[in-house]
Amino acid sequence: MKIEKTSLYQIKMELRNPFRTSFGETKERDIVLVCLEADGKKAWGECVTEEGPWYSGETINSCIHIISEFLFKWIKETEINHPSDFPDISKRIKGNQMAKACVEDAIWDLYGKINDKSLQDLIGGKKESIPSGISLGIQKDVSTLLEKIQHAIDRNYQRVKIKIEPGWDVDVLKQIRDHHPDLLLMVDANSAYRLKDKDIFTAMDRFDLMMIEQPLQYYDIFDHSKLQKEISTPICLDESIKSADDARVAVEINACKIINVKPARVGGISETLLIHKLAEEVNIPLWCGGMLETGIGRAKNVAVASLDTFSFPNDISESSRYYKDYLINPIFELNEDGTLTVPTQNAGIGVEVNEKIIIQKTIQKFER
Ligand code: OSB
Ligand code: MG
Repeated sequence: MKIEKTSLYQIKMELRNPFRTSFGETKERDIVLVCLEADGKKAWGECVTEEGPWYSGETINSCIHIISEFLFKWIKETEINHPSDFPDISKRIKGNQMAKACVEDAIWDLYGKINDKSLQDLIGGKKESIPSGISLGIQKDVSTLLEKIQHAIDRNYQRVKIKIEPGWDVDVLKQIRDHHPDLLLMVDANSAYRLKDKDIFTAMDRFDLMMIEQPLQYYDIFDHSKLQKEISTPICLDESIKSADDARVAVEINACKIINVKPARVGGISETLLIHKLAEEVNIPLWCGGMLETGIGRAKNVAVASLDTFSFPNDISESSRYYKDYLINPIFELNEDGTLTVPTQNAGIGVEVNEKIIIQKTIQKFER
């Protein structure tokens, strides 16, 4: 296929509630969307980066730069036979995984739409629905967190993840366990600790957590392998895994027992499929993480989570969790068993994109 038109929208979306992690609080989000056109079809990709380099080194403006200056130009001058051509087209750019991923996502969506195939079919996902977990930010006090947990249980979310940071960890977990001894529970530190804090993690072993996500530095793999030796709770890596090679190294040195795959963090769906293949070979379980996506990124994540190596509840919640306004139709709603149905009724990401709302929320647009 030959891409005829490329557009980038920077939109502003207000969150229903602030979301706080160890690296900061988000109240509203600027989101970059990419739209590609060919053969009378329009396709979409969502960039998950935050405004500042808080989660990874990428920012809204770094992504706009990489996409508009390089990627749009390169994909327009190349005949693309299959979305898996994209890593080769973009390989001259080091890092900048989130910028690359949203362009690759849009190419998958476009390819699906032109060939009348769902993204799930294209990547070989099998599940009809995927288990949904919820990620709860750091709250002002434990009783507020307990209320949110109860609400999540009432909605039938299949597991609860809480964000932790120094001072909001072991004692909070103790109080959760006093109320909910059997809840499927895990924590995510977003790199807030160092190896010297290992006693905090040995103290967590008694809470029967499913896993501890990204306790140490975002660039580290080696210290995680040291920490994993000291604790029985599985470590799950998020920030540290930026490629399939990182995943291989982490598995080889036992730095984790589980991997949170965010397709955007590793540079796209093609790289995700390499991690999926590795996971099959070495038998390590995966699950799909989230970055407060709107419906566009969410739909892509749901298709990815339907791959059979994705075997834990995912950070893919119902559409109403984060935003009041919806960019897609139909929205994702939780089934009674705490799952989301993989949308396959339409080609590509499987849901319709509401351009009117996108235009209403646009603060900057770029076309090439
Ligand atoms: O570390 O998984 C994370 C949100 C923003 C940045 C990083 C993370 C998160 C979440 C929320 O945990 C997951 C979601 O529901 O989208
Ligand atoms: Mg995480």
